[in-house]
Amino acid sequence: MEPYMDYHGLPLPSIAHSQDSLKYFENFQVKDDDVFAITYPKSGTTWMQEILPLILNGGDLTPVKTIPNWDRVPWLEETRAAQVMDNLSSPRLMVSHMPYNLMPASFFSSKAKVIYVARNPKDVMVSSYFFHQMASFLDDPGTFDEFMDKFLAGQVLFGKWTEHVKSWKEADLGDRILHITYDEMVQDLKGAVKRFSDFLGCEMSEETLQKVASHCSFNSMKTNSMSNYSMVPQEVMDTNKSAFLRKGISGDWKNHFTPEQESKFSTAIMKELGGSHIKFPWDAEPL
Ligand code: PPS
Repeated sequence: MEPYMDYHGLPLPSIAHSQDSLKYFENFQVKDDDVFAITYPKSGTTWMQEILPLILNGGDLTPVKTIPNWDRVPWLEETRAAQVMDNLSSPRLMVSHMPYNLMPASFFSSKAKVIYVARNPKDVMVSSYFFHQMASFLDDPGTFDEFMDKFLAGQVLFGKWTEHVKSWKEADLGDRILHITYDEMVQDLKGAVKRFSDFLGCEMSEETLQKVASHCSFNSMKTNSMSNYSMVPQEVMDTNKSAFLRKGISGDWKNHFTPEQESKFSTAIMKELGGSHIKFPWDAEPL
């Protein structure tokens, strides 16, 4: 099997996508009370699959401790979606890596809410580099330099980071969308959970907020077998090479980028975001 399939010019991993799953995605009937967490890969998807069910059920840990993340909050474009969607009770929680323009037609006429999580692209690239080393269903990333070139050219899962964030930052969704960054979530997880719960209209006591934030910390999630991918066979994800929940920090790029790589990367990203008004917290970081 080829590791990737092409969908409107975006490389998608063949292990989890098929022509049928993409048809299912396109024809999916979005309901007004559906909730989507949208991410470019390696930007906090698994984290949102943990946080959102806890917010909607008042902090009950049962689902996050008994249902694997991919069935608990499925990716709408993946093959599992058709199998598990009927088990979801409303409001249904879903994740997707799709850019705005490729969302199913029914999404645009619905009132479904979206939380878009963006992450510093330098950290996304580092996370993705290690993921490619451990995931046997992806191609070998090559050297860090080679992988950076592929990342900047968009020859990676779901294409260019800049196109993805631009599509969702410029989306005309009014108060249906909440933008947050992975980096803000690292800095103040309880504050982020509060923002999500307010956005979704779920009241949470201080005690429940604390409980959810504590359960969704990196160290706690790392030990949750329903979320840390330890159920996936070693030959598919080799944790001797890298853990799926690897470091969980903001700014790990500083441990991997040379000054030359940093300059090349920043210049390329800024050039592509240049004409837009899009600003991120990490833009202010000293180089
Ligand atoms: S994927 O493959 O697209 O679904 O990956 P995704 O879940 O989006 O991103 C994986 C990175 O998210 C980190 N992660 C967390 N960070 C902090 N706190 C918590 N609780 C948490 N859960 C997941 C995970 O460790 C990956 O980042 P890196 O930098 O590789 O550690």
